[in-house]
Amino acid sequence: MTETATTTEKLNKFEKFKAEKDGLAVKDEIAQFAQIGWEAMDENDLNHRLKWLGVFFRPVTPGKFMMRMRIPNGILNSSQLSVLADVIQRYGDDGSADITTRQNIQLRGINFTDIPEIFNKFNTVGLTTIQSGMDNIRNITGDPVAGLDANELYDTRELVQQIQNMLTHNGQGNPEFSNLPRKFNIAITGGRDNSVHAEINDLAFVPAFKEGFGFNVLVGGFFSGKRCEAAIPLNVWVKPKEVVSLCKTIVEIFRDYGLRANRQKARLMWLIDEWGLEKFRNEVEKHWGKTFVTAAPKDEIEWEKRDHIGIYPQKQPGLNYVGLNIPVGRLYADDMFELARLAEVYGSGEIRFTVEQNAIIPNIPDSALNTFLTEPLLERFGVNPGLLMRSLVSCTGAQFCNFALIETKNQGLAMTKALESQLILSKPVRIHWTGCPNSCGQPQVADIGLMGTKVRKNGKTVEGVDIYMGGKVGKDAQLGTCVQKSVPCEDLQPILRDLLIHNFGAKLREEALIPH
Ligand code: SRM
Ligand code: SF4
Repeated sequence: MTETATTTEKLNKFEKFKAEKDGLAVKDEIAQFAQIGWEAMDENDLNHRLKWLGVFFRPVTPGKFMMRMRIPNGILNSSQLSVLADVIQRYGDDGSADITTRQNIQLRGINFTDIPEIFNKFNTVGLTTIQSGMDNIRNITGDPVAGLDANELYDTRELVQQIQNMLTHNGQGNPEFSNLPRKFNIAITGGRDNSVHAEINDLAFVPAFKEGFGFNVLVGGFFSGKRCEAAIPLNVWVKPKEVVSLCKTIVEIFRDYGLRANRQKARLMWLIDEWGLEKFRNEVEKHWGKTFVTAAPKDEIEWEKRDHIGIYPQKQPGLNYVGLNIPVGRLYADDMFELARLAEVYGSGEIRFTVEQNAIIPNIPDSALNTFLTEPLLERFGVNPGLLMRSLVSCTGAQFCNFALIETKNQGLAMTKALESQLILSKPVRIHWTGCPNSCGQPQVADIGLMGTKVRKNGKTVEGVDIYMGGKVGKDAQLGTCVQKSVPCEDLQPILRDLLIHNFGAKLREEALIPH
């Protein structure tokens, strides 16, 4: 870290505890922690530093920990998925997993004393949780159909893996990048539909032609309780082989010059504001050591965003990928074993995840499709779900997250079922639930975004939402904004019904029994 960051600014309490002991230091202490038990741990180790290992103490369920994986480009093999299933299976009803809005998996119900053994298991199948929380780089997202889609411009898998390897020292932990001012999100898209929400990442690469194929670079996108911004063009175009080194340089600039005084003003965009885009660009160029090529005048994001639910032919003749709708991303051990089995029996053993919290099984031959579609798991994780269910996204919410102002996943599911029973829809409508202004459920990219809040009703404080609309994804992506504040959840159903009728062409089912 440079002098700029440490000596000229007052440190907030997070910076202080990071300066006292680096988060990654707990890697060598985890066996000892497991012996003494979490109750005896230092408060900062328990609540914060464990997150450098992807281990999250959950104040809502003390003693039942969450583990956040890293799944580059959202791709696992069946052995890896079976290990994840095996880990949660032993916790009975407490054991569950969620597909996250960053193509990733979080495991729940983990007993603290089991963690060293769980890490050993992860090692045997090449899985890592390292640096997946707190002031680290989050799971790096890429096209979920990379290498399968006949129309893709670039297969992002290798690049995403290389960036993760560089930043995490091949999953072992990298002290070079373990003390960033704040979290940092990276996405690369090689397809034409912006499948990763490039615009909401601190650093994103979108396909564009200039001196051949390459990427235009976007910087500074983020959501937070205080401020939400779409990423802005850096006016730089890079070749694929330059992506990893540019990533490294930009993360180093963020690490060394990012603002650390106020945690609410520490994401990359605040540094860009402080310096101005021109200075930021010049500094990156200077540190990168090569002259920038200016951005291609247009990028190649030309399509509406696809959700990948259903059956699609791959570029490999005779093979298909099948997108399964996993309602609100929630999985249990048996589901995961079964998904792994289906991937083995019908595909190539690979399973992929999307930022919409769904799963894809690729490489299913034409000849196996009909039998695949009769598998019982597909009755719950369908290829042709309702037009609201297929696009429903929800953050963790109050069940496990102590920031939450409302319960999200169960409420989202119940609301979706109720609305689908009342309405006939002609197209999918993307409804995103998020339990608080941190916006993990990305309400600003949704057709209808619901952000948890507390509302006064009849003299009582009740769960409510602020309603966002206007989020556009894919080509010409733009962030939605708040259109109605403080709607009690108990009054929400008729409001959503009206929005769907008036704004999205839904029609009332004649036979629908509408509660008044
Ligand atoms: Fe998030 C914090 C869950 C994607 C913005 N997020 C949290 C914590 C870790 C808070 C906590 O310790 O309890 C949540 C863990 C709850 C739990 O038990 O699951 C949490 N965030 C999630 C996940 C699991 C939501 C989901 O159900 O999918 C997503 C995990 C992604 C992953 O695999 O790494 C998740 N979080 C996001 C996104 C969406 C994205 O990345 O596209 C955002 C907005 C985009 C962004 O970051 O710019 C997001 N999470 C936040 C923030 C606000 C950041 C800020 O700058 O202020 C916080 C709070 C914080 O960091 O202080 C937060
Ligand atoms: Fe928790 Fe809020 Fe993020 Fe939902 S949006 S997971 S409630 S921090």
